[in-house]
Amino acid sequence: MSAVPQVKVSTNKASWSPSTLNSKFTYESSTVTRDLATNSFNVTSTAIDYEFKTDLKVGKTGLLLVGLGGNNGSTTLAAILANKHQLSFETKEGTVNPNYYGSVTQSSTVKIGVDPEVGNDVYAPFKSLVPMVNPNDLVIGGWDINSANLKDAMKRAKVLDINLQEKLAPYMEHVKPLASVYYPDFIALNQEARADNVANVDANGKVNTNDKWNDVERIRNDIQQFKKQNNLDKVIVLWTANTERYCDVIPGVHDTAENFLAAVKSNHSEISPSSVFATACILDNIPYINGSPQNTFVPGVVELAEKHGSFIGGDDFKTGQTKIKSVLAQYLVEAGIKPISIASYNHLGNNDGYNLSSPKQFRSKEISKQSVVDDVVQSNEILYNTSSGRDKVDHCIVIKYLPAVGDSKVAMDEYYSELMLGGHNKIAIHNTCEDSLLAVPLILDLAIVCELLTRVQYKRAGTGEFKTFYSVLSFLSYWLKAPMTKPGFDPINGLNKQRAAIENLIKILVGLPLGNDLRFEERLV
Ligand code: NAI
Ligand code: DG6
Repeated sequence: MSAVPQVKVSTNKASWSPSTLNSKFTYESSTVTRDLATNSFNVTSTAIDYEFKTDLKVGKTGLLLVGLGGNNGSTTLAAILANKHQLSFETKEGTVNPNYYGSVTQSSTVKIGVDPEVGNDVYAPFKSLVPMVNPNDLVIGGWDINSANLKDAMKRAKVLDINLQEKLAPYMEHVKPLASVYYPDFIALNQEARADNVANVDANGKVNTNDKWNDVERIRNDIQQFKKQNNLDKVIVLWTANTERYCDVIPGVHDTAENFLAAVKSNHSEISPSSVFATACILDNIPYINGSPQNTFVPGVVELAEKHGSFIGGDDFKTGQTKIKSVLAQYLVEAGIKPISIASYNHLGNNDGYNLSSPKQFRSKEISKQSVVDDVVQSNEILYNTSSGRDKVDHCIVIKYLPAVGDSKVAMDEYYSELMLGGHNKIAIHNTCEDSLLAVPLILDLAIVCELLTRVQYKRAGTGEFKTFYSVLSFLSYWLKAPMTKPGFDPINGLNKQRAAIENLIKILVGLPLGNDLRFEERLV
């Protein structure tokens, strides 16, 4: 028997061939206009028929990490090797077998229906519905401005138990990151000592920020070489390098694809390394995901991706404190309770925290962490309106570097809310977030779901050609603190809504009905 059950759906909505899964779906929604004169909403229901086509061949997939030698990068490789080679290890609590806890694709389940006898819910592994890359099969590589091999990087990260590190060492010591693009001005000055593996140096070894187009070409070449050497069908690139400062978005430089490319070619000082990586990937149709908060995807980069039909996704992994916030804020506001302030404190002692102790890099993170309650606030004008005197949540973000706690980031939050008739509710949370052990499963999910999205095409029923999704993959929002959207669209931050979107997409691909939790089996007589 296979370890992962196979889900076979008998439906007229989907049909399987050895290579393709075809399905039909009617997207039912409604459009709403508001008449302020009569204070009424006018709602019109809509229904559009779509056809979906999913390529069932997963193919051999590579994942290139920018920041491979960091805590997330080294732990990603370690996690895959530990699982692939089934490296069990000893801790003071006993033997630990490798797993992928924290990964939605690997360790969560989806309700696929009810049992025919009673009508109770039946769940299947998330990964059993459509073929997805097995993380154990991902070929990992990447770049780092630091030259440490991955065994030393893992040791420096102080994330994994020593017994596991010892078992992993022989697999990791020969892995060395590729030299990377380093523009010192974009990350904290305190990172300078780490930069001993820089590709953009002159004949004297001095960092050269005056040949940015060459940097783009070098990255393109690195990706092609990696693909060739490992005989890969496809590659995904993901930024998990240091948080950069925001670049100043300048009209004529960052506003259009054409201006942006010209600015790269003329070495404009406000072109960041992360945008250089994005450009290289977009030009070759390589999906590129940004796991950090900086504004890599300036309008010109988004337009470039649109022009090339290339996939991008970001920004900033949503791992611990912010993930809880995106559940709790949604819960409070949907319960009709009015959060009026949220105070969020962090202290952490890893290199990420060291970099974020610099004000400009902290600012990037602050913006990203702050945006996460915007959509719930906007969703409820009974609670948030100008006449009540409060149309927003006072929201403060503090991050402090405290070396002693290492990668075990401490997050403390206070949610202060108004209850009925002048009452108040205070929730205080103390949360130890083992940062990289929370982030790595997200990195894997982002790569796995992104790969799946590259294989899905759709069209309106009865019309011409199938096409791929829009370039900005906001289906990845679940894993991201400040989800990018198509220009003009508001992001969805609520975690449950984000999860519903990706789960429902997978359900329609296989012809399952969307989740509705009506439970008529029980509730109707
Ligand atoms: P880290 O500091 O341990 O690793 C970052 C690595 O990037 C370092 O090895 C550094 O040498 C390298 N680097 C810096 N600039 C580079 C460049 N231009 N090219 C290639 N490599 C470069 O940090 P960690 O903990 O691995 O986090 C990585 C990123 O992920 C940070 O930006 C962090 O803010 C972000 N992040 C982390 C989360 C977590 O829970 N661990 C959650 C959300 C975001
Ligand atoms: C301090 O906040 C460091 C950050 O890099 C976080 O560890 C990371 O952004 C995760 O944040 P959160 O809010 O999802 O726990």
